[in-house]
Amino acid sequence: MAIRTILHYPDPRLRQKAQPVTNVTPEIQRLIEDMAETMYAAPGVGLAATQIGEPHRIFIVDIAAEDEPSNLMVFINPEILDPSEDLSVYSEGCLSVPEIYADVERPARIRARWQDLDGTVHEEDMEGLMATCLQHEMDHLEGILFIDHLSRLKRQMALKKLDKLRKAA
Ligand code: GNR
Ligand code: NI
Repeated sequence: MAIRTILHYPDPRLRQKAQPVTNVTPEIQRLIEDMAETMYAAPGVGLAATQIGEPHRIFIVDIAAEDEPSNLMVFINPEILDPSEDLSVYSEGCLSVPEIYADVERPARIRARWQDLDGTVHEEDMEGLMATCLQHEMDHLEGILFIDHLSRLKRQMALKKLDKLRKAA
């Protein structure tokens, strides 16, 4: 396993649309192992393959609290179905836009369908942080970042702060 470099905004590879996985080859299995190691090292609660420059429709999520055993979930060829009309707001961050946090409004509940490493298809209703995370990761597979959901003013403020943080580094 290896820790891979996480791409940062404005890397154009973050804007690539990810392609469906047709076959969970040993190469894809290794990619997922690298993604897990990279996510836990960061640390983050989710990571999309796009964020390490691998445009495959794969993301991983682990929202277990620090005092809970880890619970890695692997989502291959994920789909989001039946987003709820009601929205919820969450202060989001992204490993590809480091140190920037901003409120994002998204459907509060979704139904997710995905394949796991064995090719088994799962379908589950999600809410709370899990629903937010899944939508955030799904966006990465479409080349969308959470800052794209902000008003122009809030996005400009976030990007200015990012610029400042980089100049200070
Ligand atoms: O670590 C992460 N935390 C987070 C917090 C609120 C909403 C979404 C996230 S995902 C993020 C990791 C990441 O960038 N995944 O793409
Ligand atoms: Ni992200």
